[in-house]
Amino acid sequence: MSRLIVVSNRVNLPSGDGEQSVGGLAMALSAALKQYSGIWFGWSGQTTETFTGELNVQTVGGVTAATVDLEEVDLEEYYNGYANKTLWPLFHYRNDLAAFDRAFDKGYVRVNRRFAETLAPLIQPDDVIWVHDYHLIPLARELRALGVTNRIGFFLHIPWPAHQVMINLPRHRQLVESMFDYDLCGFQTAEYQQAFEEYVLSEADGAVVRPGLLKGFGRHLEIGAFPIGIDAPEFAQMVKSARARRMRDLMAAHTVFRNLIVGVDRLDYSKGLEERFLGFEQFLIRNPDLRREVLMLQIAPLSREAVEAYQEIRARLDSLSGRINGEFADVDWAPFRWVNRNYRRDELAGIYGAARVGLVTPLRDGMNLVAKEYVAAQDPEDPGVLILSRFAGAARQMQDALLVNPNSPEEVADALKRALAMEKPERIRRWSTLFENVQREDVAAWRDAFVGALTSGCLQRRPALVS
Ligand code: GDG
Repeated sequence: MSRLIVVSNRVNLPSGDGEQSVGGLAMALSAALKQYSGIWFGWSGQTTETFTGELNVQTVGGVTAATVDLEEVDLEEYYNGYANKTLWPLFHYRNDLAAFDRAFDKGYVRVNRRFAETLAPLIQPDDVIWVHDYHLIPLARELRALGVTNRIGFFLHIPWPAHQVMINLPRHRQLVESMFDYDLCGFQTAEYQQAFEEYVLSEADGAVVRPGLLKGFGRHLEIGAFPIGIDAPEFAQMVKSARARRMRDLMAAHTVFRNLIVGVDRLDYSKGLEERFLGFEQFLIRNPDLRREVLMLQIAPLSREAVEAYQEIRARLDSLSGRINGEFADVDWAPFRWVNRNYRRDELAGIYGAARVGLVTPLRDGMNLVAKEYVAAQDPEDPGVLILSRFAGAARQMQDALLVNPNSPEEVADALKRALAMEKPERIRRWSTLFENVQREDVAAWRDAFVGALTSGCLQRRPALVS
């Protein structure tokens, strides 16, 4: 293999000093690219009046990035529109929030074409191309139309929804059919892979030829489950860093005789923050004797602020957090801290390390890397307890967490009580299994499994089947 070309909507180069942009995908890709010579291609984050396709190339920390500016209307229709107002809510089972607008659809196709036209001239014959996430589902179709015959893989970082949910999307068949221009499509879990199979079986005259090889739309596609992980060695170093230690000490000093419960999420309705706050409120209502023994800290840096649903959820959370503190706080104590700042990763490692409970309760999540970071940051001799939503992809690998239904405040409250009362031997036993998995199935294992399957895939690009 000569080079790996990674394509994602945004390119976030590593800064190498623990200060990195927020988002699981950015974390995972910068870690993956450190290992391969190649290019990371995507949108610069800047807009211009007219699209020029001019490339900006720079190399930072061993990773070469090639970025392109988009037009304002692209941002509206493709990024804020089809990606974040249509696909994101729908794939997270929030049909009620999904906007279906043909202008978004057109913008999505246009930007995928623009990406393809800008990228195609950079591609050399032996390059392997790895496309990421829901923003770029039809990219392979556009590249193929330009004559690109290289192997192209796609990885979906978010859930693949159930068939009955998927068919709410206008033109769903066209979107899924475009996936058959990839050589390999990867999902976070076997459940999402299965949901994809079910769609193809019912909507595209499909069949499972053998495990991992699907027929549909008269063509073949390799598929697989590749659960993403964190950069475990990097995280282990960060946990030991001076900044992480300082932060851990600071948090410990603020919670003397109290247990810290921590949540860290991008501010997003899929993360179940409202339900989590209600769960914590339930805990306080039902356990008056424990109230003064806890502090809940929720860190939630703002994201996608241009999308109305994100402004609305923020307003609701502001009011809910105010209500909880108003109801329970005393002159010398308040149970809840709600912070919308973005912290450095090494500081986050320190905060996780100081927390007796990691509360990770998304309503739906492709994987959820915070759960894994929390585990990686614990003191092996006195680890905290992870409470994890059953509906996070991570739940499949992390069965030793306390698994909860995030929609039930009572269940969350019960899990908090149980976590806080858990004796050290049980905490160590549960944590050891979780930690072992976080170490083993880390981002390097994910990357190698996907790239391995893409490069050595026994399936050569096949001509359309003759029916
Ligand atoms: C998508 C999928 C999938 C959070 N706050 C701060 C901060 N973060 C970092 C966390 C973590 C990342 O952002 C969030 O990753 P998640 O996986 O939890 O969630 P998404 O951003 O929704 O990611 C998800 C992931 O892609 C990878 O495939 O797991 O299911 O939705 O790394 O630590 N980082 C910094 N400051 C913060 O305040 N520096």
